[in-house]
Amino acid sequence: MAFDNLLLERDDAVAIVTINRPKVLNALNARTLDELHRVVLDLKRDDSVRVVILTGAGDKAFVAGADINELAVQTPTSGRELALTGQRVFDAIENLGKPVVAAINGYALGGGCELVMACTLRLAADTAKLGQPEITLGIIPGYGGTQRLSRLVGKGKAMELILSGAPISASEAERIGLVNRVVPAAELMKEARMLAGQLAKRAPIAMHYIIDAINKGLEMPFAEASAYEATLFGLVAATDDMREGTRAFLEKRQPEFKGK
Ligand code: DAK
Repeated sequence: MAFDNLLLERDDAVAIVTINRPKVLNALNARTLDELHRVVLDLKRDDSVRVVILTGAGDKAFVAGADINELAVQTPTSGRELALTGQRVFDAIENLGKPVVAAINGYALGGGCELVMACTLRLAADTAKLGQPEITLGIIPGYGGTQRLSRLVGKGKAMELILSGAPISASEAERIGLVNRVVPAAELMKEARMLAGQLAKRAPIAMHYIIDAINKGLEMPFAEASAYEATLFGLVAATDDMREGTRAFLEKRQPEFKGK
């Protein structure tokens, strides 16, 4: 697959997608969103890919938001189309059914912060800065930021971050639960690959259902979500991987999951 604004690399079962517009701090224009959508659908279908890492090119930015050049000339019609495209991409990432690890190598602002929140797990370089500066442009977050941020860090912190527009440091983001872990910038990709490598050994169907149970369950009343969890447990109990996992424990060896 050829892309103008993405790089795609494979390391065994791990796919590494790099947003590659470093001259504009990897800002998201419509083409980049289209390419992200294409790559995500492709990685979803590819059973040999078990984990995805998403990062930005260069050492300054993950993604410094929507491309403000494009944003400045949106009409109501094109804005609606862009919103629908963005929502499709972010939902596809959130519901890929495989873990997507954001390796946040610098600024993750606006749409960039929204993009990392759509990922399954977030590792941040100690130099990263995260925030929702839309208010400073006279707009509001439009790729799910108001919703995903309040679910991740709680209503009070989400209100503060989105209303102030001020970015926060990686360590503050870790403290409030916006990122899972902060690592030295020079170690970021090594740590991300290590985490992805560990996840790639886990049972793929169980990982898929865990992501699904948490994402969908959070939108349901508790009793309904528990029933959904029970159904997914029933399905996972029918897999070869469950038999392999339990047998390996009893035989005191490492399991080898096949995703079946
Ligand atoms: N878009 C376009 N170009 C950008 C950019 C962006 N978001 N961010 C940076 N650049 C460009 C700069 O213009 C500069 O270009 P040249 O001057 O070299 O040509 C180059 O990248 C390097 O940036 P700086 O010179 O500014 O670098 P600094 O280190 O001085 O500052 C910075 C780094 C990240 C603090 C600064 O670049 C900055 O504040 N960037 C903008 C951050 C921002 O406000 N991002 C947008 C947030 S709003 C939508 C849904 C969602 C959204 C939009 C629509 N719909 C539903 C339709 C999302 C909106 C947002 O993301």
